[in-house]
Amino acid sequence: MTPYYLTAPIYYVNAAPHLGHAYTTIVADAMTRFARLTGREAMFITGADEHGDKIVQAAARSGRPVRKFTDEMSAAFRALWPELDAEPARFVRTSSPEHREVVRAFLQKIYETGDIYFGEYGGCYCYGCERFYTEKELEDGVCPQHRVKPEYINEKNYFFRMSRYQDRLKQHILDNPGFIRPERYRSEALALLEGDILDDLCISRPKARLDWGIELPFDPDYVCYVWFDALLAYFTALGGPESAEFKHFWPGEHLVAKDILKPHAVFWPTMLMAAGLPLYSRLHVHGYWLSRAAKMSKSIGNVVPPLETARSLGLDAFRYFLLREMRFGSDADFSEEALTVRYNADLANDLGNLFSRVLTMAARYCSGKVPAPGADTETERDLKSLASDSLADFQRLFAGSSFSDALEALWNLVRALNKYVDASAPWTLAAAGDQERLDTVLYTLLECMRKTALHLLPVMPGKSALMLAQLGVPVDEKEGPPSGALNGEAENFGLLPAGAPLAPASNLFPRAETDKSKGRIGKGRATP
Ligand code: ME8
Repeated sequence: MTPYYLTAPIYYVNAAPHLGHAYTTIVADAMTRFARLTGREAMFITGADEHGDKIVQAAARSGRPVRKFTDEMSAAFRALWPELDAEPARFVRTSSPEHREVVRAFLQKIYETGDIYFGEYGGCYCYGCERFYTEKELEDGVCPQHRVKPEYINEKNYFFRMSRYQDRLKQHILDNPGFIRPERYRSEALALLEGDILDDLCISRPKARLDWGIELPFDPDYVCYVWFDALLAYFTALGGPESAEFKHFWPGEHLVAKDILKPHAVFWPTMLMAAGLPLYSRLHVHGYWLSRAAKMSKSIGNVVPPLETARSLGLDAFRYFLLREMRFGSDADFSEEALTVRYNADLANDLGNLFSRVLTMAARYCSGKVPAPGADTETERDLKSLASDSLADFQRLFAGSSFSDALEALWNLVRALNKYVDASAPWTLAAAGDQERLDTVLYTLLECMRKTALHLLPVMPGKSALMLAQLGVPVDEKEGPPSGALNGEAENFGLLPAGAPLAPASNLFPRAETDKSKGRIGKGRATP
């Protein structure tokens, strides 16, 4: 199986991370865990984008020297990921010596092939985006992301002959429908390449104006433009394009939101073409988390702090909510109320109740051990067929980044299991002394719950491991779940070993109540 290398963006460290950054990193983590569970060697990376005007301006506002400022801010980003159970294999800082070497070698290579020239350019620059905008891209004269009027800059600089690769890139996107996903962003990328000739990319800044950056190897009076530098962090994480690790893992996949579609869909592939390197295999693009109907952003000041929010109902519930609530590619609204409603409906009611009911019955009727099942009836056969479909759908949809639909498919099974409990009424079987039928029903439930927990591992690593431990099949704490653990799970039943010790029922997801008077959410009474 091909190894899996995924990148989350390397975030600007001009302000503290918010829920938008947490979302992308958690999605990258979930995709990586999922890839491992399907048998692939997998890792994802992220990092800190530390150069450029925007960082210098933020450092100046904070009154700290830029080096100290970026040290502190990068550390805050880096420290957040383990708190969210996200496990990047590398964290690249663009101010690191390793990264500087990768960028300088890349620049030198392209310079030598003749794709870099010196010239003069004037254009509208948005410092928030750290890029020039064409008139066509502006909305009512302002940057569509930051809603500010870009500044006109005219300077002598170095340029990358991006226009030279326009047709080749367009053809590549046309020939490879999976290159940029979902489809709407592929169309957007194609639209950027339609019609007018692409401007060449200004890739330097005169040191006289900005000296916080990587010096060009062929002109000490200039530093590298922040985007040209930042994209190469995806190579630094692998030790640069000459390394064995690079040869092993590249081409990789990228995950971003739509704000940075152009640098990833146009700048980066043309840079790779110029360097004679293989293009990435896929760009996954998601929409925005909105707060009070606007894009959550540092400049608007409507950001949601990720850690406090994650802690309100538990980290796993937070991760579940993010993946379930946002349809990948579209925007989604964040509100504490939506989080509570989703938590109560899906986790406390559907999933938590199922676990507590079934484990209570297993303790009562099967001495707290997984029973050996008897013969299936039509009801079990129907349920297994539904389970097979749900799990296969989950795997297919998750692999295609349709996380919300994947979870919905899995919940078809969770809801069917709850109905099966009601319909097969184990308590009446127990009253009638029909132990064989009781064992079959409880085994079927426990086996399907095991499958559900296994499929939820990428989304809710903590609670899923707890669920598996409760079912007598704990995940190895050090090694994690075995690679490829999901393979065959949609088709094969009966993998839960009879006799495995079951844990007593616990309240996995206590019901949450909205305390409107305090404006906070918290855990309330246990689910009945
Ligand atoms: O663009 N909703 O960094 P950045 C969803 N340094 N995702 C959001 C979001 C929101 N409201 N706000 C931010 C940069 N994000 C560059 C990247 S990569 C070589 C260089 C997430 O700090 C989303 O992933 O502005 C978005 O693409 C990214 O943060 C932008 O982070």
